[in-house]
Amino acid sequence: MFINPVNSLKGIITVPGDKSISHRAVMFGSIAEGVTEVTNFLRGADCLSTIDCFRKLGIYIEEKDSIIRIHGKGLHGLSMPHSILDTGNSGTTTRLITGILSAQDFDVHLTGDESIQKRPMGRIIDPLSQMGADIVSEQNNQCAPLHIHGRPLHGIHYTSPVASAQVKSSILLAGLYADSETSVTEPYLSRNHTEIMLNYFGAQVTSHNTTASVLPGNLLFGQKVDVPGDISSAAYFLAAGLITPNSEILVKNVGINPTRDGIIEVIQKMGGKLKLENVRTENGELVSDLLVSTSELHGIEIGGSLIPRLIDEIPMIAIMAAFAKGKTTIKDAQELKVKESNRIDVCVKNLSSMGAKIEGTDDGMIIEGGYPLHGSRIESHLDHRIAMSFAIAGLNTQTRLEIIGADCVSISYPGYYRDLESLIQ
Ligand code: SPQ
Repeated sequence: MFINPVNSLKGIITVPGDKSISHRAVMFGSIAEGVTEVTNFLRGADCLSTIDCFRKLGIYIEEKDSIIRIHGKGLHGLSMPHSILDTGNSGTTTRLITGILSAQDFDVHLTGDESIQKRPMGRIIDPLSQMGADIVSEQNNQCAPLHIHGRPLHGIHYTSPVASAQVKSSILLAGLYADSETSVTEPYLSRNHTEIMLNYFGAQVTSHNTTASVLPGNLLFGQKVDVPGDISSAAYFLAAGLITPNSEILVKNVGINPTRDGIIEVIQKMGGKLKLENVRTENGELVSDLLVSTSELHGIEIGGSLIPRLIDEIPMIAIMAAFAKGKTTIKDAQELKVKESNRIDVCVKNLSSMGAKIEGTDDGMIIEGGYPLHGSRIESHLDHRIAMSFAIAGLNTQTRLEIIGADCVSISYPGYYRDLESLIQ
């Protein structure tokens, strides 16, 4: 796909539902008693993989556009699938469902696409095994395909070496089935949608600093979940409005949960013009409309506890930094190496090919911004966040940019290019 430079972007955008929340609504709805109705569900390929897996586990799920109804069968209502579960490209599906499946009274084979088969699963196999789970990595490489032999589990306290919502959630979900309390302490707080939504469904989850704990024994009950817009999807339009000349974009109905709002902090620190309007709480999640306009950005330092709050936005931030004056340093972000692609390497390679001054480090990137960028032929590596971020860069290069593998945006935002197009003046 070719992206041409533009003069101005203006308009109002409503981004699709939050991916993390959409996944969790299907999973928790499936193991809850009664019906869960989800509105503004993200119909991206990743969340559809979650639906497909739970259907194979015997759950009836109705779909009508972005409204889905899950006919939950309770904590012990899943049944043995007749075929292998395919989690597609979704790390969230793979890791969270493994927590649930570890405790069932049947065996499951589970795998995903080429990218999923390279992503580390040892980070969940280790703690789940400590709980008594029996999970075999079929290639003996701590990656999927996994063979999960369901077993009775016991509660543990786990100190996680990584700040990862997927690790935390996998353990907490297994903890619903354990014989005593289960808790997870992480180095920094990762997104807490699991804790919020499990409580909303009737579980007993408590959080204290970076420790989350769950007590077994509580039934979950089906709920209505209205999914807020995904701040990770909004980030592309926020960046576009800031770095494109003569621009003003209002992104409506965006989830701004404090464990996800690092992009807002970064934009403000970089000198970006950003206003939060109509801030409200829905289903325990904070939601706002976000208004941005063209701004002179400057470089900043990003690291520490801020990283988990913006982990998926870092490719977009690296591009904003290339358009900002001065130096931006991103550190403590080694997790980027184990996402859908190695996002450090891919950002460095792609931005360098466009004339940016960028250097990869062991745990991040250093970008010397303010040099004019030209179009080039860049690879998405079938990573949706890379494709979406570089499309925004391409609106602001001197010559047109080509993205190879641009269609992968369907993982989290099927209508992305159409929405972007609607803003071009
Ligand atoms: O689901 P997947 O493939 O892992 O998706 C990504 C993304 O860019 O959309 C990461 F590649 O988001 C993760 C995020 O990075 C979604 C997520 C969640 O819903 O719990 C948590 C983060 O991952 P992690 O490994 O830090 O827990």
